[in-house]
Amino acid sequence: MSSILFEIRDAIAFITLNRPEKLNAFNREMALSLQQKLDDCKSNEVRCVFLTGAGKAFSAGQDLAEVVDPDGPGMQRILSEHYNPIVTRIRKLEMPVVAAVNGVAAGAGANIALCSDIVVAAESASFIQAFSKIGLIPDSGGTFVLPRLIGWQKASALMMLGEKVPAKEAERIGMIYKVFGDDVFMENAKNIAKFLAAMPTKGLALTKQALNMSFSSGFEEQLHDEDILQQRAASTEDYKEGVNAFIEKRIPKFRGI
Ligand code: T3D
Repeated sequence: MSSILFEIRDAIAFITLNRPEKLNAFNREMALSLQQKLDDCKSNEVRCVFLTGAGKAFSAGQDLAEVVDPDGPGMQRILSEHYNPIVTRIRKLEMPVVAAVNGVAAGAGANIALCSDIVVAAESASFIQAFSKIGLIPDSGGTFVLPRLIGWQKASALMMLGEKVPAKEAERIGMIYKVFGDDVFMENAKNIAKFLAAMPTKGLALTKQALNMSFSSGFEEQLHDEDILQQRAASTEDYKEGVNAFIEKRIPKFRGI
């Protein structure tokens, strides 16, 4: 059975972490396969990525059996060859990535979800910066993303205490976008992806790029970058379609070009 399930349907790439008996913990094979699948999304066919987990968990982070395996990849390769390329791909992908957190998301599993563009969770899901409990520091971009989402103090406490944050609390503190009841979660999460896949994809990609740039820019530099990116957005077919549809009082039909 493949550790990553991948299907493209209605312009959405559905990616499912698929080691449910290990709570979708990442081993090397799964990490490399996820990178490959994210690369496979770079086609005109795909306008949104939907990332979720099989079974009861989203992901328990690094497979701890692999880190004690003398034939395993070892710490240095785990970050440089597994997690850093995954979160970099998610941030650079020129389309929205929706993380549909169906259950517990711990360690790298949590931080991979949190670097996605829109994070939604089932009410029974939870987020754990599990690293401190085994003597590690948060990785997979966690020390960068989490304080920006919820503020330095809260991030610092969660990272040090390793507390489980229930989905509702994660929503309340701005860690994630929305929580849905377990029974309607998947349907609602997929509807968000469906909505995004019908939007002006290039405009969304440029929005993402502007947000990425804002992490390291000053205000004036960001205004300058917004200007450049807005020119690019304004040169897309979807922008023309959006304006024409508004003027003609009809529903726009965006093609992602
Ligand atoms: O070298 C490096 O490690 C660098 C990379 C770092 C990146 C990281 O992600 S570090 C953080 C690694 N993850 C963790 O420390 C989390 C460990 N897991 C847990 O704390 C708990 O399992 C959960 C809170 C996620 C879920 O708890 P619960 O009670 O729902 O499930 P459980 O009973 O603990 O686990 C169910 C099974 O999954 C169990 O196996 P068994 O006993 O039924 O055969 C458990 O051992 C297994 N499992 C859970 N997490 C992992 C795992 N197996 C391997 N690796 C795991 N991370």
